[in-house]
Amino acid sequence: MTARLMLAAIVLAAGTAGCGGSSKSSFPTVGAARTYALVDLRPSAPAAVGKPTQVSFTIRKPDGKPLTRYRHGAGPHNGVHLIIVRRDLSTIIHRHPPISADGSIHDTVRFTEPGPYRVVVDAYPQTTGPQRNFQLFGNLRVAGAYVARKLPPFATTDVVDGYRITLHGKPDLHAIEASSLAATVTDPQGKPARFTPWYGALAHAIFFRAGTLDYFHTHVCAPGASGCTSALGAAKVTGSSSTPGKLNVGVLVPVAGTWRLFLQCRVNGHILTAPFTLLVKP
Ligand SMILES: [Cu+2]
Repeated sequence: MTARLMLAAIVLAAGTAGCGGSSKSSFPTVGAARTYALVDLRPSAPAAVGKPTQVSFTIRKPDGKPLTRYRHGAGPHNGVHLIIVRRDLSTIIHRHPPISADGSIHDTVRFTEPGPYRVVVDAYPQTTGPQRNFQLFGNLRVAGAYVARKLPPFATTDVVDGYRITLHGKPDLHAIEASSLAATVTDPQGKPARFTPWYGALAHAIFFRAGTLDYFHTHVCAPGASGCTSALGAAKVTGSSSTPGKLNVGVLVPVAGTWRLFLQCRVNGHILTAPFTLLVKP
């Protein structure tokens, strides 16, 4: 059994207790068993760059009916998280869209680049079992010529809209091993940025593996916040921030390889998305 298959087995046996992710293959390959499914994903035709695009879908339960009851409450682990990432990991859209009474989910997004996109729906159904969330996957296309951009090498600093996001220290990351990265964020004047909660967390760390698009997601919350921990099998990680401008970002990914971390936070009403390339060893 490869490490990856073993991990898939652990995840399936134990359920992902937190906001965790898994490889794109682990949920849909459960075989003949009846499972949750992503249905009616729209648009089915290529979307246009720069125009508002309505993305919609429904989650079908194992009994064939739409999933309508989702987890609510404080923290980031509830409802539906919609993540749309370009296949080359150059750009990402992350939303927590509202859920209609009939279970259908609609959101309006604006694509800035043509090409193929992977859709990750990270769902938190209101269930009582050990499994808190699961992921479903789909694909969307944005019209136009696609030229895959090569991932840049690891760099410690990203400047986004005048804000400077810096990772400190030299990351020593390993698969299925929780670790944390210290990050600082300063505003265009060079002062520590003040984070305000966005989608239930002070920051979101979304990880995608280059090529295979394996996925994981962790959060940064105020000290003592509940419902902020992400789990992958037995490994758990929680990020925290108690000082303006400082984040402790939890890192936990299922497989070694080159990963793209999209670090997102809200500062002064402004949503920042800072991508970093990370090397994860076995
Ligand atoms: Cu999140």
